[in-house]
Amino acid sequence: MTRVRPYLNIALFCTLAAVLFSGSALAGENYLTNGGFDEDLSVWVNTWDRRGEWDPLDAAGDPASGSALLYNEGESNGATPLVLDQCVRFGGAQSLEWGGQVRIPSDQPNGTTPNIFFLTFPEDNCGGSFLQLENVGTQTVGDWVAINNQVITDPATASIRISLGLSKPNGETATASSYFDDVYLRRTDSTYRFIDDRMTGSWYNPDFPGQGFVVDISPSISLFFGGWYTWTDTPGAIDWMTLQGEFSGEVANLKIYRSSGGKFLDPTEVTTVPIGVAEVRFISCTEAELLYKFDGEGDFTLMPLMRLLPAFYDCVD
Ligand SMILES: [Ca+2]
Repeated sequence: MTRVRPYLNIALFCTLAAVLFSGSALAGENYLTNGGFDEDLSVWVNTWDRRGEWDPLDAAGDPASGSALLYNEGESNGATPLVLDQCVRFGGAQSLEWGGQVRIPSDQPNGTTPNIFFLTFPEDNCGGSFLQLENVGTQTVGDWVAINNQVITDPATASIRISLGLSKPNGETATASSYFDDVYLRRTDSTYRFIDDRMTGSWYNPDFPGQGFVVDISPSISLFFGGWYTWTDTPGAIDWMTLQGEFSGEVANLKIYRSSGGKFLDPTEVTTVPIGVAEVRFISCTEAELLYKFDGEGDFTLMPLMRLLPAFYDCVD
């Protein structure tokens, strides 16, 4: 264990909270590139070299942008021949939404259905067998229609592929087409509660300003570490405790340790002993709950926690 000099002005937990704490944040970032097809189909991959072209018709009527006009040619077997793909790296269990704007021209075969597919992969290049496959589509003809869906990704996810294509009824031989625009993939932060390194930061109980936790989360080894900056029952006496353990999904199961015996800038051995157990559950990206129990005590105590400093930039409660 590293000796931590008590340089942290504990009053920070109080002062900064009043000045900086804020629940507002920016909306979710689109993880896709060129989802609006402003000039061309660049970045999107046409793996099977199927018919698809950039078109100046924009979903919002913007003369400076356009869309992707994709086709389903030949006799259909009822499946969706995917035309454009985009793979993005994305790790772990997250609540995501994806979608876009689609428009079926009025003269298409009945049953023409533009689809946006969502697939997760355990490798970072969208290779190998997919973990999850979801899609969203519509058969509304003539107007731009917003389609979207949500999913919680498998914890083993390392990359996500968004694929665009359209289906038509089994046996249909006439060519079908559809426009796609404003395609997106982003976090659904309103339901965000999974533990990952973005929960790293300073957390405190608003009922007891002047003390709190600095949390460090390492997803690669599923390690949750927290320094508990608090006091003993003797006024003014600092107590050095840490929380350490593994986490999975939205819960971290931890042991509480107390360290003692050290001396400032001195190699004197620090003694660290387990003194209890704890569980941390994140309710949102700015709220959490700590359940803790010290050895010899009968019941767990529930402590509500709030993030002290502003959350990651796309956190929205
Ligand atoms: Ca556009």
